[in-house]
Amino acid sequence: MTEQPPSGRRRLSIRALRGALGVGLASVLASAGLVALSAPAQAADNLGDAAAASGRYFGTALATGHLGEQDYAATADREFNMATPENEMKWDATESSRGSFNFSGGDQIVQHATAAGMQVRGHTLVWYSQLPGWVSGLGATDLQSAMDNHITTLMQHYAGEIYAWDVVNEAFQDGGSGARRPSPFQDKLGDGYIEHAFRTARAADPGAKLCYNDYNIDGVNAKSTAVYNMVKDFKSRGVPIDCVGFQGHFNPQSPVTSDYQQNLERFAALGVDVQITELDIEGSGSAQADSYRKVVTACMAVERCNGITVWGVTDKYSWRSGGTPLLFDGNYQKKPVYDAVLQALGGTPGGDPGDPGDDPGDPGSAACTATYAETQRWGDRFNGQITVRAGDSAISDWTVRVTLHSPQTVPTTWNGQASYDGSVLTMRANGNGSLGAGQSTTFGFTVMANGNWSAPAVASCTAT
Ligand code: G2I
Repeated sequence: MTEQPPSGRRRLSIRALRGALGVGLASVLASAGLVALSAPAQAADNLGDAAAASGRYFGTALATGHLGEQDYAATADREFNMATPENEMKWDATESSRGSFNFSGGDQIVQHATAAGMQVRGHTLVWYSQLPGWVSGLGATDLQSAMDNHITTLMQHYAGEIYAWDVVNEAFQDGGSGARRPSPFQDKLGDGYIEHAFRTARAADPGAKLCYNDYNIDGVNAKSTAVYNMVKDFKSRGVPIDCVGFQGHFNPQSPVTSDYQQNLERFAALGVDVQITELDIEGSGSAQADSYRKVVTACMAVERCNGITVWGVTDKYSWRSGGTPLLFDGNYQKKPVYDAVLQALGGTPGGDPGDPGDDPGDPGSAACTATYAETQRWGDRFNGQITVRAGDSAISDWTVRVTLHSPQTVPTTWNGQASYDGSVLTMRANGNGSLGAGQSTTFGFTVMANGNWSAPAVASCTAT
């Protein structure tokens, strides 16, 4: 039984893919040695397809003000399969006066995204910022009913169209206290307002995933631990919560920390999905590429990390434009960081925009698949074997990237040249790179489980 990734853009929606395969099911079977996880037969040449090959999404924030710009829309439509309205579903945009709702901006984003085959994350229902003055002026009883009405009206308007909602955004304070952030909701309704918001949200649209979303919770720290404790409490008491959004706004003063993956893992272990919701990393060149690669590689290594959204399409419209934090420059050209992200997702960089990459004369078109199987297990370790198979054309060389699961280590490999970058093992052909069309070879490695028996996942197979 082999997992079949979508072979073409938009052929299978993420929801359909997840339904058909069940990302969780595939991994459970894989860890029992019953299923082979494969890299795509034709490695993807855009971010959305590359992410879809492992059952994930890759999204962007979209703003209605730019949709009329052809390059903006074309880049978004080509690269992403999830969209978050940057401002259009916030309280000040949707209910600037009490009980009078305006869905025009949000509807425009949903229509554009849906037409382009993207799903939509709803952002955001309850947030202290971009909150109209009339809300802050209410007394507790009125505020509670206004909050309930706001959640219910938005979620019912968009029922069936939203993959996940950021139900509550940024409710915890920065700094070491782990305290709640003062806000009209916190100050007048007390700690219970978050639980109340989630319960109201579940009743309004039982089909949407419900997320808590925040920044500076990316690594293990007092703020993320406070959120962790809230989610743990919610799960133990049956308060409906499905996901935690890690915004991911980084710069050299606030870099991606070495415990990033570990932090995602501890949340996932509570039984929630983890999503990177507003990723942007200030910088340029290889330093920026390295930071993005760390984030994407960590998400790929965590089974319940089911998607990444970058906070905008192009540097020129970023909320932190001085920091050039995104994947496309002001002329919609791919920056070096783009290739790093695509590769970390398992795609193949190098294609021209719009080039499907399957021109037989195209040197980047050689394809291979890599299939994992566990061959032996004993004591504290197991052996994994990867079968590398050429696609429809002969190949002269291959490289396979395999993601391990912390704290696994690899003491031995055979039939390939190994190198390591964090939790990623890269194996290059070593005298066994030349394969005729459809021919295969194998390489292997021993994994010290260190308590984690999850099957390593093939992240990519690239060939020349
Ligand atoms: O601040 C970055 C993000 C942090 N997490 C929550 C996100 O919702 C937030 O997004 C930003 C938007 O990217 C900005 O575009 O939220 C800002 C407001 O808090 C947005 O900025 C606002 C400006 O402050 C307004 O002056 C402007 O009218 O954007 C509005 C629409 O362009």
